[in-house]
Amino acid sequence: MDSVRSDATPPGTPPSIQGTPPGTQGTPPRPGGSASDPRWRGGPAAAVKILVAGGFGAGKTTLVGSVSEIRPLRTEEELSELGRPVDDTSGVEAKRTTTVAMDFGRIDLRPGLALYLFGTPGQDRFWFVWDELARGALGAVVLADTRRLADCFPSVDFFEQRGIPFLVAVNCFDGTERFSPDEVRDALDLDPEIPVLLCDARLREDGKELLVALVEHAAALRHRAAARS
Ligand SMILES: Nc1nc2c(ncn2[C@@H]2O[C@H](COP(=O)(O)OP(=O)(O)OP(=O)(O)O)[C@@H](O)[C@H]2O)c(=O)[nH]1
Ligand SMILES: [Mg+2]
Repeated sequence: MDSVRSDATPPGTPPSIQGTPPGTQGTPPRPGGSASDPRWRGGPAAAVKILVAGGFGAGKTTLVGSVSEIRPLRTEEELSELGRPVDDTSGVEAKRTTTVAMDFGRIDLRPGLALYLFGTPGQDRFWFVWDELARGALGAVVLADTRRLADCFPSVDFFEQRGIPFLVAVNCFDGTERFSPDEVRDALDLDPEIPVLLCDARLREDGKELLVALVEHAAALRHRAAARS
């Protein structure tokens, strides 16, 4: 796949990714230059927390690993025989490990804007981690696998209920039937404003485009809410 595609343009004019998105934690200006200054030796001017969620085996760990510019932190454990009755591996039979706490990665989307990526565990028995991981998040990428689309319902519900901006990214596994973003939107009963994109979680450029789309979507929602108040 060449690139990530979206069928949803967020309503309004989304603030450019070149601007500092609202909701970011800025650090105060420092003497001697700014984050775009090559002499800058400080940390990033803004740090944003992003969640990568979705059902079991949707490709969360793969996505965090493919876009991260640091060596990603992983908490993978072997899928055990004991877990077989509860670990539904249909569609991802080759899967040997699962995330038991979280994935962590980082990418500078542009000078001065760092994204900290937190991949959630996919299995129901690790739900207790989600609230902690979601605290302070700007938004979330919900990965979906069309062979097991219903698996991403709990993630969609989770972010809807908490008012956390999210988009749905269909991870197009090799050899699977292709569906259009509109078909996926209908199947998930999503609001028209929620971006639905197609991606290959193994491709760094796809992952970056997802993150840009998410930051812009979150900024557009905040912009609209501010205009209303
Ligand atoms: N063909 C293909 N395989 C993929 C893709 N993304 C992930 N995989 C493979 O699918 C399996 C699942 O990927 P993971 O990234 O571990 O999935 P996960 O969502 O983190 O899984 P859990 O943490 O167990 O919920 C792995 O074997 C990956 O190599 C993809 O886009 N295409
Ligand atoms: Mg994982």
